[in-house]
Amino acid sequence: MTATNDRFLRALRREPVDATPVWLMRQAGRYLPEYRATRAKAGSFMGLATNPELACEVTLQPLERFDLDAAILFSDILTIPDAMGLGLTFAEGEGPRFARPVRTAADIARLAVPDMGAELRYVTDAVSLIRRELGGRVPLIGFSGSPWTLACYMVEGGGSDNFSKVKSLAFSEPALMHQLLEVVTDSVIAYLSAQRAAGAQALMVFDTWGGVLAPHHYREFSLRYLTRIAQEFARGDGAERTPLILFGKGNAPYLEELAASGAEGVGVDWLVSLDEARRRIGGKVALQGNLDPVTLYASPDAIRAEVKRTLESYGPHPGHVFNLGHGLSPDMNPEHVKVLVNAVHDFSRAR
Ligand code: 1CP
Repeated sequence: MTATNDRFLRALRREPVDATPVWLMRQAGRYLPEYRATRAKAGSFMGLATNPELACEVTLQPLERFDLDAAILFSDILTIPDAMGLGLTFAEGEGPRFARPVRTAADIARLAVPDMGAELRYVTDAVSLIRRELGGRVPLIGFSGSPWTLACYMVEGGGSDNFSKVKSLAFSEPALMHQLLEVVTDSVIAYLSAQRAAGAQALMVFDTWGGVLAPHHYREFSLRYLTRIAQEFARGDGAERTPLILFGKGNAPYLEELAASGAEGVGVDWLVSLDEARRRIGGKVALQGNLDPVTLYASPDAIRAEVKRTLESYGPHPGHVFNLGHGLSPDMNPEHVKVLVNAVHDFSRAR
C-alpha cells in the first residue's frame, strides 16, 4: 500500500505530526501555467468547473509541483447560487456576475435548495473522480461559501466595494434577509453533505465577507449560520466524523465564539498572531493560517524567515495547519510557492 499522508487530518484532530501540514488557498489557479493551459482548453471558468475530468486535472496540478499535504476540490463558492437559477458568468479579467440577482421578497420566495443529484451533480462527480485519482496520496477538502458571503454575491449581483445592496437589505428588512440566509444555509448543508458522501475527507466554509460587518451584525447575519452549519456536522460524532474548518477574513474578534461553534478548525487571516489566537481558543480547535499572502512577492530568504516566524508564533505542534491568510494571486511566482511549502516542512520537522 502506498504511504498515506494524513498529517493534515491529524493536525485537525490535534494529534501529533512529524511536520506541520501545509496547503494553500487557491493553490490551483492562474499563477500556474498548466492551469492557464487547461482553462484555455475549457473555454471559460465555468466550462472548467463543470467538467469533472478537467476539474480533477487542475486540482492535481499543484500537487505535482509542490509537496502539499492536502488537495482542495477545484470549483467555486458561487456554484450554489448558480444552481438556484441566478445565471452565473465570469467575464474575462473581471469578477463573477449574476444575470438575475436577488433583490425583492418575490426573488427570495422563489429560491429553493438545489437538487444535489441534478444541478450540482458535476461537483460530486468531480469529488469522486479526484478521490480516485489521488489514490490516498493526501486528503481531499470539499468546500462551500458561508451563507452570508453567498448572500453578498446573490444580492449585489457580483463583487462589491461597499456591499451597499446586501447591507441595506439586511438592515432595513432583517426578516427577509434571514429568510434568504435560511435557504442558503440549508443549501450549504446539503452541498457539503453531498461532497462528504462523494468522498471529501474534510470540509471548509469560506466566510470571506463576514469581516465587513459590525460585531452585532456579524453575530446576527454570519456567525449564527456558521454555527448552525458546524452544529449540523458535529452531530453523529465519532470515528466517522469529517472535520470542518471555518475560515473568515477579519474573524479575529470572534475567535472564542468560532472555537465554541462545533467546528474542528478555524482559519484566520494575517491580522491576528497565531500565538494570540491559540491562547484565545484555549486549545479547543485547530488553527489554519496565516501568512500574509503578499509575502510571496518578497525574496526567498524573506519568505523563509516569515514561514519560520509563523511556525514559532503558533508554537509546538499539534493543531496547526499552515496556510496563507487568504488566497494566492495570479501574478505570484510558483518558485516562491515551492520555497514556502518546503520551508514549512523543513522548519517544523527540526522543531
Ligand atoms: O478565470 C479564472 O480562472 C477565475 C479565477 C477563479 C479561481 C481559480 C475563480 C473566480 N474561482 C477560482 C477557484 C476557487 N474559488 C477555488 C478553488 C480551489 C483552490 O483554492 O485552489 C476556491 C476555494 C474558491 C472560493 C471562492 N470563490 C471564494 C472564497 C475564498 C476567497 O478567495 O475569499 C470567493 C470569494 C470566490 C468568488 C470568486 N470566484 C472567482 C473570483 C475572481 C472570485 C472573487 C470575486 C470578487 O469578489 O472579486
